[in-house]
Amino acid sequence: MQNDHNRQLHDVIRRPPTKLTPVGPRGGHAGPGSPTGKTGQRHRAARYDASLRLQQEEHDGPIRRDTYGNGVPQSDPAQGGARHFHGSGRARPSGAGFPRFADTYAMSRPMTHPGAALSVDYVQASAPDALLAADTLAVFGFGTDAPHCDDPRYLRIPLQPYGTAPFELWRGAGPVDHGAHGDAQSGQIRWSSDGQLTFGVIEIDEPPGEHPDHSDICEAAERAYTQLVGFVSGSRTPHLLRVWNYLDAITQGDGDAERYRQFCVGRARGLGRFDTIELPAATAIGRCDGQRTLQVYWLSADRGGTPVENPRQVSAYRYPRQYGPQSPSFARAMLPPPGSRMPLLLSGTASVVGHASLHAGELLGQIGETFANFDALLAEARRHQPSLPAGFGTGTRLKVYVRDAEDLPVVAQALDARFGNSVPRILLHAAICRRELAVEIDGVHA
Ligand code: 3EB
Repeated sequence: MQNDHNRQLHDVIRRPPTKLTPVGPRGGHAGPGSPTGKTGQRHRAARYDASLRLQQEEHDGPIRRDTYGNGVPQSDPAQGGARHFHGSGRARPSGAGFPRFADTYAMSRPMTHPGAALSVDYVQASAPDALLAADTLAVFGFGTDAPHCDDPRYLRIPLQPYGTAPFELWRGAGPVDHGAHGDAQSGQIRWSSDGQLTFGVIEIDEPPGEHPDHSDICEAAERAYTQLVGFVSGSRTPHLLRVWNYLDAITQGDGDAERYRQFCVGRARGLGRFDTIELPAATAIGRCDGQRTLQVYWLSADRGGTPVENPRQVSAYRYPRQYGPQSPSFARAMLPPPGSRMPLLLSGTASVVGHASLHAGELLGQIGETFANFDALLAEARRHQPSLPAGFGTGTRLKVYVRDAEDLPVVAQALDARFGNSVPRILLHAAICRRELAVEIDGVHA
């Protein structure tokens, strides 16, 4: 076993020197935890040091492995060099027996302090306002007809739902604070937090660019993630658990100029260089509305979760070069921080085995393979948390993204046959980041 197996840095491809200019003013923000400017400054300094170091390094290509048995990557806190989202100033130890900064923090709180809690539900309502209770972290409205609402906790996602369009409702452990941070030019973040969990969202209009159609998704992604990391790492909830990315025309452009691949480059640049164990679970999905606005929303926590990889799949951050110049920055799933009342957070999952897409042109084959992937992922997660149900059921919530609108009724029927009414789900018309993939599913599971 190679030495680097225990510690994997998520490599960022080299960036031109001109990109080192900080993007806009970013003082201390009034977000959750109201970090001082000082804290933010330290994180930014680290970011640019890392970028400068990368200038001198060749991108040494994908890490090749002869199997795709990806365990949870282990982190050795004795080795430095990576950046981290959390404020402890060292890598988050993943092995049992390590005194975790987060645990120390938890012990210093009053015994009555409740741990993090999150419920995710799909609910019918006439307007989002009806769902904005004191403990509401976020409300999502789907489709181009979704109502508008100025509350920072409400987000419109212009993916067209199939059938009735419920709202997605996230509730936390208690009353939330919410607000907006930053200016429109560098990208405004809207957020809400109950102290243990923070919801945040940033929407960035793509600037003019060359590839592939005069709209620069790479730059938009870098800006979004630069803002995201600055905000999250300076907050009291510095552990990024889960991120959703919605971008228009995701497979437009050829080869490395394809928009998804360019998004991956910008995302990694914005994230900077850090240990793969810090990667959140994620979804990256294509919008079909022609609006060149990148939407990124996330969930972060006061304590770190445990990333879970899928034994049937190569970790996305180790995908070989053929899928683009920058491997995608995400974990297959995230187990919530220990002691919290939260579901397992499932990344976007499709008919990918190893790193290859299977069943091109076969919708039902792709659906079956996707659920085989989930079965393996749940089994892996249950090694850490045996109380987790082995199969999807009433504690599961799924979002099902379907590329071709005419496939929607077929997918709906396949899910009816598989689950009946036992698994709440929303079907959305949305493009998948590989052209041959017809369906992708994400969700939460408890
Ligand atoms: C895959 O398995 C499908 O780039 O954030 C799924 C989830 C996918 C997240 C991302 C991409 C992402 O590679 C694609």
